[in-house]
Amino acid sequence: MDLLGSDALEGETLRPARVVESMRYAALAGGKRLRPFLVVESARLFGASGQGVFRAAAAMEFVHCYSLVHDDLPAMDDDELRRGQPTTHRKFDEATAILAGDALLTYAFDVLADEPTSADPAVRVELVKVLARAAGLGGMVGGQFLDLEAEGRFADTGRPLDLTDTEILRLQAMKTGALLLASVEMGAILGGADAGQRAALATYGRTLGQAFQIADDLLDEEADAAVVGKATGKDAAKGKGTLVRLWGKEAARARLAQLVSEADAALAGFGERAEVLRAAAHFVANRDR
Ligand code: GRG
Repeated sequence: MDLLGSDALEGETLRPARVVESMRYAALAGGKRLRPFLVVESARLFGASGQGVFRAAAAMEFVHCYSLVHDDLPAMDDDELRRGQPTTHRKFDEATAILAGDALLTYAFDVLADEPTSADPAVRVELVKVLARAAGLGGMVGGQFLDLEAEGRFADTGRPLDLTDTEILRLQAMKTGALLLASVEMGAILGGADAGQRAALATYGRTLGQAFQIADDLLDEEADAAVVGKATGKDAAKGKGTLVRLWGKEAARARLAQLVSEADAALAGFGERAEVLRAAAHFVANRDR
């Protein structure tokens, strides 16, 4: 199965080669693959594996990659590098990058809705629903907007906002937490989890999402500290809206350790089978990139 291969993307209808190339560039450039890993490992808790699980995992990563392509655009974060390579709009051009992101997003739902993902249409609909809600206005898109607003990027608010920790937690749960939570939920759906198992995995997913974001903010702080005279303009506004800035590094590290224990505890009912997911929580909290 090669969902970004020529059989899949260069079929009987015209697929403009430049967009296909930019989609591949955006999606195959590396990255930790944390979200697809969570789909696969959550499904594996219930003995589910194979084509359907890998298709769902790929769909999740396509949505994540689209979000990175769009986040890097001049209208958003205006970044030059992503995963150590020129961002998609730098490598190609802005219009192509926007369309590559759009095509990855829509392709994700095409892949999920197609029969090889599951013989059961109800499962396919549920996967589509979970991913759409996590990626959309009440999830990643809404969180991205709140983040830009907090940075003072819009003419009518015009200045960086001082968010409370509750507001930061909500923003982060939407912007980055929603896809991480959806990843474990999709694994649970594919595995046919019962309501209790789904709730336990959701607790793990939410906790992991918070840990991921605090670890990311700590990494950003360390990177900023390494650059003398940084934290001006865009970067200063971004740094303001983090729990690390609000609580301080020590308190943030303590909360991170607590979140890892909570993620461990949420998996208690799965016993040994959840060992890899437990290790993932430790990885997320202690990662260096
Ligand atoms: C454009 C709708 C829209 C949303 C963008 C996810 C996102 C929302 C922006 C990314 C900005 C950012 C750096 C957020 C912090 C956490 C994060 C999502 C980092 C990137 O995810 P990783 O670390 O990336 O899993 P890799 O490259 O490993 O896949």
